[in-house]
Amino acid sequence: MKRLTLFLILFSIGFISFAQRGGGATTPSGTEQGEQFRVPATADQNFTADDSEGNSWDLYELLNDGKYVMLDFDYDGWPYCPARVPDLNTAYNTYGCNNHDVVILNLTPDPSNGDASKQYPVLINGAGGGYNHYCTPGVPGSILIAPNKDVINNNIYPTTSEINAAFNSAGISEHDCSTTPTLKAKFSGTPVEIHPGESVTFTDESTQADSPITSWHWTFTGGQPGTFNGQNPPAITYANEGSYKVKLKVGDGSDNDETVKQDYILVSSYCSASATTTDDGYEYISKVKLGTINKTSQSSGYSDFTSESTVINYTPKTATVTIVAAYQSDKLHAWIDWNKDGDFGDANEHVCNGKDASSGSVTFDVVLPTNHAEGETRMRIRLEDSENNGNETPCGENQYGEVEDYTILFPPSGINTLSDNVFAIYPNPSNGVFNIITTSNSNSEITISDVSGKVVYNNNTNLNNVSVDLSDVNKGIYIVKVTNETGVKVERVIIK
Ligand SMILES: [Ca+2]
Ligand SMILES: [Ca+2]
Repeated sequence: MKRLTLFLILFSIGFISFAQRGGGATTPSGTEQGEQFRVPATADQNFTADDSEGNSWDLYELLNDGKYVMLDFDYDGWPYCPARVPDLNTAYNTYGCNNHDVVILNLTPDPSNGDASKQYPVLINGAGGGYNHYCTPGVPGSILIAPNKDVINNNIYPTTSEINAAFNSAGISEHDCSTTPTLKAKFSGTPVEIHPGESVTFTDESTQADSPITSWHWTFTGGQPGTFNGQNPPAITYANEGSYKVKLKVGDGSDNDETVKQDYILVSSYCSASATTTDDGYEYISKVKLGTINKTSQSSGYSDFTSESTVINYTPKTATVTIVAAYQSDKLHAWIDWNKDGDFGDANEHVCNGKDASSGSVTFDVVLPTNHAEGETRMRIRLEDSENNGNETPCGENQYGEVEDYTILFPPSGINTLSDNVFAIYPNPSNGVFNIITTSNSNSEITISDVSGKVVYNNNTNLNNVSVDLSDVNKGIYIVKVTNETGVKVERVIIK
């Protein structure tokens, strides 16, 4: 169903293009004045994709290397796309065959593209989401992205004259394909996603011009050591969570070149997770309510909402997650890293296990388990379409849906002592028969509920020692609440 919808959208895009462009027979420059483009103003989303020859391309890596990137979009079967191939080949050859200022990439939604007439790289399979995210309303069409990620032209109809005009106004120089690039600072790091305290190994990949490179100056923001002079730096250790830039400046005695990779090293306690489709037309998490968390949001694949937090204690709190454009096979998951070891794989941590989300709303209860850590921890919520490249784990990608992270605060020690009133439970754990001892002389109400909030015992008493028999209830954690004129206190009781 979704594929059909996508096809219809793409077909419609092509048809609109045809209509707007007078059949594609003339250069359409200026005919779309006032048209609502959905191309983002900046390259706000990376993509990594293979071309039809098996080479890998990474948008941000190209931009971080100081390249302009022209993304050209076409749709096989639409006759005005092949007609533009000669002009794009001319541009590819005129501007240095992707070895100089600008890299020309063709993006297609088709899984295979056997058009051998294209000399420039053809990124297949929708270019890892790049096609849908950056595509112009009219196809064929191209956009030009500057190294600072600004989309400086969102509508180039790919004729030689329009491409030249766009490249000239950006200051992109013509280059002979036969000349090799001059001195160029380049490097890579591995791995680029680590946990706090781990290290990254960096490799110099700079290319020299007519004379050998004689100087290398590295800057590792957030790393230890923070700088290094020389070709081969030691392993760089990152202590704290965050995303960090890396800079390399090289020189050959007469010229220098510098490359900065922004947000290149990602240091996180938790595995990365996201959905690949970020279009608001498909299902996404629009609202999460839990305690003091009340967060509305759009679709974004992954959102770090860890600045949003709530206290979870032994009294169950109900989370409500709202989903826009819910699909019949949508499932909701939530995890809380109760023991704060940086993963979501321990007992009780999968707090919502694939609940049906097709109605657009899911609720689940959260209650503090035994043996929790202190301080604060992470909650991860994932919406997945279980029948279309779903993912029921807390790590990695799913296609349709979204992942959002929040912060859970553990109650400060003593939060249960809301008054001087104290009571004790023994034995605890028990087989269901236990005693509640209070030190109060006044009347007390004793309420016992399960973690879902269902009351299983209620008693008003002025006794200091109450014997309770819950041997016929299910095994598990129950919440004992004692209320009297001096206040309220809550404790857990475990029935084995
Ligand atoms: Ca969202
Ligand atoms: Ca854990």
